[in-house]
Amino acid sequence: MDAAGLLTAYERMAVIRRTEKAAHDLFLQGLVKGTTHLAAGQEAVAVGASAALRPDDYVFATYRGHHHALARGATPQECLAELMSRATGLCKAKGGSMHLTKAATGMLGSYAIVGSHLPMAVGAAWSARLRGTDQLAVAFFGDGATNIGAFHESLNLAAVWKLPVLFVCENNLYMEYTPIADVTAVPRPAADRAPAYGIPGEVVDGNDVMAVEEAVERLARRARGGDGPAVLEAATYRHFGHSRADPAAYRPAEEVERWLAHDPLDLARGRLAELGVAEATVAEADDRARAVVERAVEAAKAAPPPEPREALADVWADGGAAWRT
Ligand SMILES: Cc1ncc(C[n+]2csc(CCOP(=O)(O)OP(=O)(O)O)c2C)c(N)n1
Ligand SMILES: [Mg+2]
Repeated sequence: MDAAGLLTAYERMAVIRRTEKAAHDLFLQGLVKGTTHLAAGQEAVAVGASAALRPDDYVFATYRGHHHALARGATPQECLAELMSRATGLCKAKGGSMHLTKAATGMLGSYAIVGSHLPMAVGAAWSARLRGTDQLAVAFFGDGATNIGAFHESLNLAAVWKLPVLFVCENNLYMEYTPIADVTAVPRPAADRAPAYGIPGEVVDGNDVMAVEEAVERLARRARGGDGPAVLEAATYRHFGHSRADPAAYRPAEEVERWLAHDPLDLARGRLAELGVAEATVAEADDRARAVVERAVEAAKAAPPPEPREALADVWADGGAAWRT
């Protein structure tokens, strides 16, 4: 990633950070219903990976998926309108925070059942193989998913069939309120399991957007070339609690401080300075990010709710059996 690429990545991360903050504020204003799981602090995983992917690749995410939808082409306006149940929302108000999906750009969904989308990513990779394309499927998941059976079943089948799929674990140290280290037999919950399936397992600094891009690019090339799947464990940290209901009081203050000092945006800003990018240029990127998200908030607030007669539209393909043949 050169200086120009890093500046673009920085701006994308700034847009995500501001969108997450806006989601938080809109929730407190009573404009977002249900719950929401913010990914502030984990932006570099989504942005670094998407910088290494092709537009026709497939991405699957969890309920903590705003950053992946945004990195994969959804606009802040579409996402915030979806959170606010507006007709202009990404899924026309039928998905909400936990189900952001944009199939047109390969964002094949956010899934609330922990681990459930890993087999789907394997299926998407298998479909690419059957169709003779060299598309890649990427599943992003939390550390908690690594103790779910579907994680192990997915790694095994992907390895047996040497499928072009990457398993990217966002290890933010907690599954809800439980430290992952308290309930896992190995120190690296994702990477340490990969050798059991004969596939590479790597750990990367998930707050370093350049390091994530480099690792995903390399593992993607390998998978597209027919050498099969890999596991990438990205070490990262969420700035907010697990969900809106969680003040995250269980996290030691020293740990929070250490991770806040290792913020992905700060890291990128430091790298940009090292690469000779002027502070004013970075400030302009920040200004653009602020303007985009401010406009998105206003547009989402002004958008109408969905029409009741739309309730049953887009909820089922067409009921036909054409897909079987
Ligand atoms: C199969 C299943 N079990 C339990 C839950 C309840 N649950 C929701 S989020 C979560 C924690 C998952 O933690 P992790 O995978 O580390 O992801 P993170 O929230 O940290 O991004 C749990 C247990 C669920 N959604 N699905
Ligand atoms: Mg976690």
